[in-house]
Amino acid sequence: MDPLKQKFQEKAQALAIEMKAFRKEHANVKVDEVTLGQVFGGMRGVKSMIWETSQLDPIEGIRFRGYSIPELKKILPKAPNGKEPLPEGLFWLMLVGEIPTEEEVKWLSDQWKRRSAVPEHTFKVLDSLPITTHPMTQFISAITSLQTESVFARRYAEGLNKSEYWDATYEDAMNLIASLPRIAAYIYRRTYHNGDHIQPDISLDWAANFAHMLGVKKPDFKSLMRLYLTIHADHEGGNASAHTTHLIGSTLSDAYHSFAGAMGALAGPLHGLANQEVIKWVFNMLDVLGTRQPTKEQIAEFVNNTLAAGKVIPGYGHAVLRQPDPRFTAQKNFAQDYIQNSDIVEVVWKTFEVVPPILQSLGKVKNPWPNVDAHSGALLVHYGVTEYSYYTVMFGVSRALGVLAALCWSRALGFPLERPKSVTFDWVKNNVGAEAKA
Ligand code: CMX
Repeated sequence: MDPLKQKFQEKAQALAIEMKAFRKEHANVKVDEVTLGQVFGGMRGVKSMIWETSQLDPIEGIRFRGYSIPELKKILPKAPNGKEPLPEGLFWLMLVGEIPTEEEVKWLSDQWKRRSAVPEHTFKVLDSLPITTHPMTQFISAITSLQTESVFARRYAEGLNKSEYWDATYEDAMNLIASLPRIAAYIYRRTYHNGDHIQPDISLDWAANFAHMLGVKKPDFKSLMRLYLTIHADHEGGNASAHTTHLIGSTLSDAYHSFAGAMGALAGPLHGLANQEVIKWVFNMLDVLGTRQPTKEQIAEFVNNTLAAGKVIPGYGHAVLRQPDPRFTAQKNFAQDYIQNSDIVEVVWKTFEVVPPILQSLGKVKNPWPNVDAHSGALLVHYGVTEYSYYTVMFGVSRALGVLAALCWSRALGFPLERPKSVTFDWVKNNVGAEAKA
């Protein structure tokens, strides 16, 4: 058994025993009360899922296994002479709860290289799609086509013992993560660079190889990809892409189906697609204003016009966060460290000063601050990746790390089929209304 799998098995067995006993003892203890506002309001804040890999605090933001992004930037292993954490290290941390050594991260990098072969039929599926197909649709199609490789599906069909679900899920998670950069880069090159594909460079780490296959030559772009693929990886379990993975996985659908579904959720403009919407909105603003260097007053007018047209300001607001997103701050710090004189970065920073007071003045927006998507596009545009319809695919490559690590845990801990209760409005009127009158 490989060393990561071995470590995971030890941790998972111990936690499964502890959790089972705890559940038995406390099964009837109330965790929370659910209001009608939450039932109608997208279940905000309802505590209803166990998710081990990360936890989100409304003020402090995300912590991966207890570590904040600034802490991870310091302690996760880095590439030689690099300043940004390697996503391999974050995956290791999320999966087994320990900061890996340099050697462990190197081992994981090598594993993902070995597992990264993409079957020919996946490229054929991609090539069969019209070139105008949205990159997220291409990504989802490619992931679905890869399901032919599922170890879980094959072993389940052969009669897999439930005590081994986690083992087959681990194999699928590792293989799927390993193949994503190649698939994602293939989509980029076929869609925007006439199918002029770039072969993988096996001397590079997972994120740097992705940067290489995209065809962006500037060395700092590799650093950006390491940071980008680390900070987008996980945001606890309730966000739409994570929850979708969890829900689909709970039917014992394999990692490929679960992750393809998650990418459908990520492709919505209120979730991951917001990263393309931000830059589309910024480009549109610059076009309308006829300048690359708008004043704050001009930006404010454009923001007000967007709101008056019944649209949201993309990249702002969050269902949980109530402060600027530390993932936004991490990207702002990256820009400050690596980038001088970028008009597009300046526009994003000025927008950050303009938007929050306007959203606050509406009196209904619970979080007027920027989220992760407000900054990512400006960095990509700076390095020449201007095709914003592609951005959510990059988010998706990263999101695989968190949701697939969590899927391994779900199978190891034996979590059941997810099946909450729905009610009709008549039921609400007869029950909740009656209770209020009484
Ligand atoms: N611009 C304008 N209005 C906004 C807003 C924004 N950025 N954020 C929230 N609002 C509005 C909501 O649309 C809602 O209006 P109605 O009552 O008229 O329907 C009201 O303020 C209250 O919403 P909320 O409770 O503050 O926010 P929600 O938890 O319902 O929604 C989110 C959260 C992210 C969907 C919302 O803030 C939004 O639409 N933001 C813009 C899209 C975006 O950036 N999404 C990316 C989120 C991060 C990610 O998942 O990647």
